[in-house]
Amino acid sequence: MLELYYASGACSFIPHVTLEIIKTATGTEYTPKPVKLHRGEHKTPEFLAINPNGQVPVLVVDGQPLSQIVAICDYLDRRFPQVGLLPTEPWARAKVMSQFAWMNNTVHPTFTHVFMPQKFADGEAAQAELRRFNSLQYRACLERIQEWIGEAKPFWLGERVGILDAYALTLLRWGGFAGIDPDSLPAYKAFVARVAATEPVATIIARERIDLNTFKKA
Ligand SMILES: N[C@@H](CCC(=O)N[C@@H](CS)C(=O)NCC(=O)O)C(=O)O
Repeated sequence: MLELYYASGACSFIPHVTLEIIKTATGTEYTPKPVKLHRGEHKTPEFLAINPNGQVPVLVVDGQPLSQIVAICDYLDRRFPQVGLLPTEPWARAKVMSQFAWMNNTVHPTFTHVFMPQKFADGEAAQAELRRFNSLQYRACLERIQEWIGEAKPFWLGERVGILDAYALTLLRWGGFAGIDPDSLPAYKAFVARVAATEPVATIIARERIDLNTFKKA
């Protein structure tokens, strides 16, 4: 049995889309379990028993919890090799994992400094500076992703939408919260529109009830 604890619009979107791709390809059902971060549901004793980090996503496999997006997606790829989520040839796989790891360990925490600066410093002035500085860093990260997208044919790994497409979508969407207008990254924006139009991604966007464009003009 597969269950996914997710929060609307959060990084759990990536394994959420991955599970939907697996469902479409193999018929394997999963149970989406919504967690309301704004209500602090991730800090309850029940949730902390599943993930002591107090974060989504958590994949629960036959009652056993697994956290961390990279580990979850790697597990799902190995469990459902017929879906072809990640390359099997060692060098091709390592190159994709390198991009995946960078999104997860660099781009994603850079955004966290913008969105939740209170996790990294006390005091309004320090937090405002964290927001300002990391918004600039975040934009540079998105520009690098836009360069990589130049090689998409038409998706990250070719014909079918997959894990890194879902991550790229999420990161551009978060850009709006960092004051980054998606119109200023036109190739990236067009790519995300293509990704969002695919069936598994559209299904999860609808379930999570999220808007792709979070940018508000001043
Ligand atoms: N490295 C973790 C990051 C998880 C993470 O940052 N989750 C965020 C949502 S995008 C969260 O649950 N934040 C709530 C909190 O930290 O209080 C992963 O790959 O799963």
